[in-house]
Amino acid sequence: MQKTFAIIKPDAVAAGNAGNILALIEKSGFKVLAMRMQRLSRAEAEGFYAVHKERPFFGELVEFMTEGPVVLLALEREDAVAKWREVMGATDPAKADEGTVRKLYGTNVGRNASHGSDSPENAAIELAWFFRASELS
Ligand code: FUP
Repeated sequence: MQKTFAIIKPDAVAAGNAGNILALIEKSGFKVLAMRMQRLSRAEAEGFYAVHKERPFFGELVEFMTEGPVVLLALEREDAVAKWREVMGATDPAKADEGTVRKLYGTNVGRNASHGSDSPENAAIELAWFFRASELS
């Protein structure tokens, strides 16, 4: 069993798609270990995306991620990191496969409905950024 970290981003929550995305997550065989809806502070969003600090889109990314509430999720299943990235689809919704979260609910490469960790190591770091260890078992 492996854990991954997911975010249902502000665009998808505002559009009323959080429930649809959660249903897709459950249908895809993930166990929801922990879930919380909250509006991220600027400091939380900047810290979370610190690896992208030097990228030209960083400011816009932080603005977007703090514009409204998100749903934070700790997910578990076999091969969870790769499987969630498969269910999300490509970063750019225009390039994402049919039936994926980003194809169904994303707008563009910035407003793309969901986040997923890109490795088990980063999943552990991201889960620890938002959840207590006691919430993840
Ligand atoms: P992903 O792992 O698929 O979320 O993609 P990246 O780590 O490359 O990007 C993280 C986030 O940065 C994306 F979800 C949205 C944002 N981004 C942009 O806004 N513009 C870009 O050109 C690339 C990424």
